[in-house]
Amino acid sequence: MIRISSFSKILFVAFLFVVPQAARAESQFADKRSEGQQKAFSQVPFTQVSIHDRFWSPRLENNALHTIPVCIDQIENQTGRMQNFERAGAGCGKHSGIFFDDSDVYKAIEGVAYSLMTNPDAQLEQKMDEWIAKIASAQQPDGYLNTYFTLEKPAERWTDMDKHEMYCGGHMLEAAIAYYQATGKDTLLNVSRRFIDHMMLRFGPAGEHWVPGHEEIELALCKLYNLTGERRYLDFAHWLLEERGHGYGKMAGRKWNPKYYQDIVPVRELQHITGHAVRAMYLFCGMADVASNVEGTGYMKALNSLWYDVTHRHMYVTGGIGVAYRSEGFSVPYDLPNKEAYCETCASIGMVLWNHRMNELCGDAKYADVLERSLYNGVLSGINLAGDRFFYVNPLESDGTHHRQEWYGCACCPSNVCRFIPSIGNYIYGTSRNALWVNLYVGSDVKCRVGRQDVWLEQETRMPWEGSVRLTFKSGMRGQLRLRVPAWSDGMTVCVNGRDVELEVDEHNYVVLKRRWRKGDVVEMKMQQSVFIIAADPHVKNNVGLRSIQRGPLVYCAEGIDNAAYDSISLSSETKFLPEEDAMLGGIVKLSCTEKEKSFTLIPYYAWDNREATPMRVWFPWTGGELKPKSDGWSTLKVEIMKKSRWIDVTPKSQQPSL
Ligand code: FUB
Ligand code: ZN
Repeated sequence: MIRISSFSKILFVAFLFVVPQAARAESQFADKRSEGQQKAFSQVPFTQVSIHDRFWSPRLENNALHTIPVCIDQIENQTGRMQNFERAGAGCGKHSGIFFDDSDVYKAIEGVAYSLMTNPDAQLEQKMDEWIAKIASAQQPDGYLNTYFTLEKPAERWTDMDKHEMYCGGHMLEAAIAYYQATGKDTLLNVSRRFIDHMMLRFGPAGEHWVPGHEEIELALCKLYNLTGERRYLDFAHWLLEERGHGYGKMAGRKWNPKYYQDIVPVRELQHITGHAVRAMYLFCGMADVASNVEGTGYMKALNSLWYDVTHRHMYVTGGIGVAYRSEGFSVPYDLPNKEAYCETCASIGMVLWNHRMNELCGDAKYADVLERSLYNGVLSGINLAGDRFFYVNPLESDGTHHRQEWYGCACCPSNVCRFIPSIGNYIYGTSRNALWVNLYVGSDVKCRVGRQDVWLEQETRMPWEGSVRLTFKSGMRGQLRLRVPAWSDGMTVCVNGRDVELEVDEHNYVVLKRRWRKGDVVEMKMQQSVFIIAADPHVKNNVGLRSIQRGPLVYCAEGIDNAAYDSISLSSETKFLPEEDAMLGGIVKLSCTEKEKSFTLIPYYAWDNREATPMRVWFPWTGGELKPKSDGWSTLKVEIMKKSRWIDVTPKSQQPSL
């Protein structure tokens, strides 16, 4: 039970509700029939969510103003990505760049599609239409579409499972669906479906074997199934997943490494994470999607074991994963060095995508907690505040020589950020038969259907700086309002229409408010944002004797530029933390800290390397002392060994899945 009290601060953010353009695009397809694991809720798609948020709106704007233009410039002018399509369409010329560069074009189109919902732009839409025409012209008569093979090795198509033909096809499909949903235009969708038909003619139970070396197509096929209701797409995704673990993997001229490609055992038998991090995340997304539509896959058991393994043994406090530079992947459990951390931005995006699906399936806030951790730390650090510089690698410590770049030879991260940031609307709300779920606290309006009712809810918040949220019903609703209780919330108060109400929190950490909601009803909640001192699992040898700091969903770091005595920063039970609003770095709550006579400043990790180049660290020497929780408002010092953030392995043995 939770204590209800009146709300101390009521926030107001002006907004303009944008009527989703894409609702019109969805009706021509049949209804799908789901037979798999019942979802706790289904996401409300970005087309039905209008964002107006002090933290996120500037990021969406920067994505439109800077990130998308950077991607367009790189794709059209600085690299030959668009020219590859032109040449493949003309049937002559050489391919330039890496063999999977087509995927960056598709990810940029997907990003534009999401962005058009909040930042309509006729010129940009026209440019995308032109790109799509060029892509369509590169499609071969048999439906095949990959500029590298068409221009360089037409006779060697489908001979090397590492060569990303299905990966690129998957990204094309995701872009096509997003663009169709955002604009109602189906040219790219039809091109993608022809390419999928081409694949399905060649591969499948009655055709050749194929193990996609880089997963992606599986989740994209499930999106296509969800859009069209055509079961064959789902079946193909399922078949591709089932191809793994039987020794079918092969490459041209090199030895296939099943560990790296998550191809050691059939996927339902996976228990421990291995190999390339981004591939693993996309694989798990595909497994979750298929499990939610097909009965008896056995995937949920595997996904639960994998989730436990990843989050308790292989995840950084920033929600980043994949420590190893060489493999871009996982190491042995608890091998989590800070300076040498790889933590590819795409892998953190993958964590968001996977944990979102797990939450949809299980309705358990622990998945949204990890999603939020990766989102606000691992993903956001991948882009600078202006939106025009990117990190590929996100270490937790730097000597001042690691900096964001405008682009990379392998540009998977910039293009992934370009599509991910504006898709944030997908992760906020969910609906089930009789409930509206609020999973992330982001200022927004949602218009959706709960059961047979049209529901409109407005959310106002100052997250991630303050844990206060105000929800206003703009329409009536009969049913539950389910509000996620974040793991970092150190006490929560809620009131409805200014009055205390008896509340329940379910076993998965959602507050359940049941009543007949009327237009104008207001729910106000306040989540206490304490400063947590975090100790790592003692197995993490790199963090022995160190502590890190978190407030709300944000992990904090120290940068040399703010701290003359950077090298001597340490923490103890005597350290005082004062959260203070500061206009620097786009507006943040910094932590002004005092430790004996020393003082130092911590900033959110995502904001580092946005000023002059200086060193940075997330973990600090701990000089000890008895740790006594205090409760004095903003300067609360609460000691946690990550048990609230569920990062360290403190789960009682009885609750751990057997591995
Ligand atoms: O191989 C395609 C992408 O490039 C991967 O997801 C990233 O890790 C990078 O290797
Ligand atoms: Zn990447």
